[in-house]
Amino acid sequence: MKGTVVKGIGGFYFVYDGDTVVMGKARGNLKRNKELIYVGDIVDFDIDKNDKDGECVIHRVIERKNHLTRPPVSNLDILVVVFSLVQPAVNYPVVDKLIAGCELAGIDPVICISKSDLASPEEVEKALSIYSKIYPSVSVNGVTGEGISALRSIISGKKVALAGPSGVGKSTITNLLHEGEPDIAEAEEALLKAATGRISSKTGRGRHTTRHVEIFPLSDGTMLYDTPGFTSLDMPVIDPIAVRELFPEFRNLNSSCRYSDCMHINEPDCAVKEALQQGIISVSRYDSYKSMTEEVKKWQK
Ligand SMILES: Nc1nc2c(ncn2[C@@H]2O[C@H](COP(=O)(O)OP(=O)(O)OP(=O)(O)O)[C@@H](O)[C@H]2O)c(=O)[nH]1
Ligand SMILES: [Mg+2]
Ligand SMILES: [Zn+2]
Repeated sequence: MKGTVVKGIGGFYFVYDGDTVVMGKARGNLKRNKELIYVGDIVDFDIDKNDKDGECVIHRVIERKNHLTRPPVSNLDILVVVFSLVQPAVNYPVVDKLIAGCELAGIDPVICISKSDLASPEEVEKALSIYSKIYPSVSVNGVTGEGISALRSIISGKKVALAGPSGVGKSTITNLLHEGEPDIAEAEEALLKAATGRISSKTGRGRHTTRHVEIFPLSDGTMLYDTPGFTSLDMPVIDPIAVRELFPEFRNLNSSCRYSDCMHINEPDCAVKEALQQGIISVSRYDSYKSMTEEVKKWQK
């Protein structure tokens, strides 16, 4: 049988087949090869109600469409990059690194500015304007639910993860999107408790820091992944020149620079720097670009 891994906890995996959720472990061959199972993986599994390690055994991970290591998820269509302007304050280099990671993995980024109640409308507009010409961009207020329906229509039917710094409101947004939907969480709790006597940390979801990636299937077919927050991100090991390709707003300018291998930093007749001066490329995006090229250069030494 085939299903999606919707959660992993202490060596147990929860597998959802579109109808019910079962819990079990990876077969020995997967463990021996130290093959990781990501939340989002589509797996082959068998039911064995008598197995001491839960009621299913995972045999094989079906080839992934894509995966990220931070957060550790696979098979995404969209990654919603969630960040607030205050509480916590926005860190644009981290936001842009997360976006670059999506570009590299072939996942469509969507920008979501959270906690819009804590900033002025002007500040929110200004932050949105950095991204809205490049990516679908929305702002949401987790207290009133404003902006949730706009986000819902962008992600409907897709495999979508919410990712971003700790405390920006990812789980709050997850709860708003999941409101009124059938909940597989209770079934998961019961399975975990039966097997281990434990209950997971999910009781009171949204009020605690998220510790595990978890998928919430919605009735319109959306697979919504809530992920733990982070404070920093490392760049993947790539060639410095390849960083240019991770910025869509540079792509059609790359060929207009005097040098085809222009890094858009010190070279003369650089179309990207011209666009920066004209305000077509935003200063914060360009600064992120420069710091990312510096970071990947360090690893070349
Ligand atoms: N004022 C305000 N507070 C919010 C909003 N959204 C969430 N919060 C609060 O911010 C805190 C963190 O929210 P969470 O949803 O747990 O944040 P998270 O991104 O899931 O955090 P991690 O799981 O640690 O990564 C909670 O106390 C929420 O009640 C919002 O739109 N406005
Ligand atoms: Mg959370
Ligand atoms: Zn250039």
